[in-house]
Amino acid sequence: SSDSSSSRGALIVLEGLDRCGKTTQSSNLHKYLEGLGHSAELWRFPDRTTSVGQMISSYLSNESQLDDRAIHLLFSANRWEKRSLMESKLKSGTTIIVDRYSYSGVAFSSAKGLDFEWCKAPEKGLLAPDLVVYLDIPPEKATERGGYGGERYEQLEFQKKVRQSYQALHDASWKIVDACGSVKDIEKQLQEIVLESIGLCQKEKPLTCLWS
Ligand code: NYM
Repeated sequence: SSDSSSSRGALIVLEGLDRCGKTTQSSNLHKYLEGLGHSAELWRFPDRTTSVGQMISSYLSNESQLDDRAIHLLFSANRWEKRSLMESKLKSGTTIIVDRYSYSGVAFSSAKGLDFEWCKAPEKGLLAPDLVVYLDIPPEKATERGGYGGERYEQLEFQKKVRQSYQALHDASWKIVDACGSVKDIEKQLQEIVLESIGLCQKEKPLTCLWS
């Protein structure tokens, strides 16, 4: 049925380079949806609160070294450990805004030179987002924003490669938003796109899996 009491929530993913503004925007979006009375949660990957997440966090802060493929699989495992909770939340009508998902997994690992298809393989079977928004920023602009926290990957040359990987990964369904605009302007665009997606999910759009 299409009444909102029994309809499912939407899986909304925000992607982009480091310092593109995703975290600010996901949080504002979450507040906006709650303000409208929607049931909504804000998630992020990596989820550093789990034990897998702690291994990832120590790798990102250069406290530990890991083989490129091993860390890739940990990022993926970190999504798999949240999959069933994600599915039950969506089915019970909660919309989930996710700050990074499988696309970050493939974009960052393939930017290191790992095979693209190999990177995608462990993501197969995770829930497919209803909407992917890519906050597009030139890597040079992102560096100017400063505040690179000194974590692994936060370097201009590497971010250029990540951007190329995202370009190879995206399809026509992605919404590309110019991340150089004002926070308010981007916020407005996101609100419109996301409400449309939530509306479609309420009309019984089926939940599917990556990568179809
Ligand atoms: N990252 C994130 C990956 O390399 N693979 C993944 O699967 C995910 C989800 O981790 N530079 C990278 C992208 C970021 C870093 O993310 C940490 P954040 O959003 O800064 O916590």
